[in-house]
Amino acid sequence: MATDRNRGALIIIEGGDRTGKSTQSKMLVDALLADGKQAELVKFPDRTTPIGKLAGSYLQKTLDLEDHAIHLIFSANRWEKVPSIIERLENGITLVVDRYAFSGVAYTSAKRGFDIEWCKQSDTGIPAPDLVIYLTLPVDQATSRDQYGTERYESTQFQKRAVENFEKLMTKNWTTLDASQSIDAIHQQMKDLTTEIMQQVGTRSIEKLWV
Ligand code: NYM
Ligand code: MG
Repeated sequence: MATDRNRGALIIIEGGDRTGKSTQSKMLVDALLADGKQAELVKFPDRTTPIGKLAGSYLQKTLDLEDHAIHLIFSANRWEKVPSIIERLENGITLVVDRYAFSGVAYTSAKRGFDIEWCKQSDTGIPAPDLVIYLTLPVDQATSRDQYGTERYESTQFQKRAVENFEKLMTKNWTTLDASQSIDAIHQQMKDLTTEIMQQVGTRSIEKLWV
């Protein structure tokens, strides 16, 4: 820490496809801002950077990439944001992050021949979250939500394997929320959890993930 001022909290929102992560992440940032807190939204993959554009094309199936190569591209897309993530946290800005390295590991290790330990290597050392909010929804319910099935990985079998992998990554700073609740009910729980963590982080140093 450069100063003794309270830092922002690193809050990660994770879950399978169509569990409401993006809707909830935006609502959470808006609610924090409305309360006068400093907060920003971060989204992975960030499809706007040159590296993120490769990931976007891969997901939209306009580009084929070898499985290890695309895994490293998703990781590189996080590493390119690490300096700005650390800077913002140190400046007291809370970051709400829509997907992170847990998605990276859960999706790649759903492919044949990939073990979880190999998948974790390339994200080892990025900033560790203060809290992971994990949204769960039975895969069959997620499948029936809008826009499901157009991108790579959006098949029921693949999603089921990814969800099993997320569960292997859970540690004590994860909280699971039932994504079949109403949008407002989920939002209220996320807001309460986040507010509590923001008060706890104080000047605590930012740890490194999986180190
Ligand atoms: N995904 C996302 C990965 O396979 N690896 C990663 O590291 C990340 C961050 O990309 N199906 C997958 C999960 C999703 C897809 O996510 C894009 P979204 O939230 O639909 O943009
Ligand atoms: Mg998607």
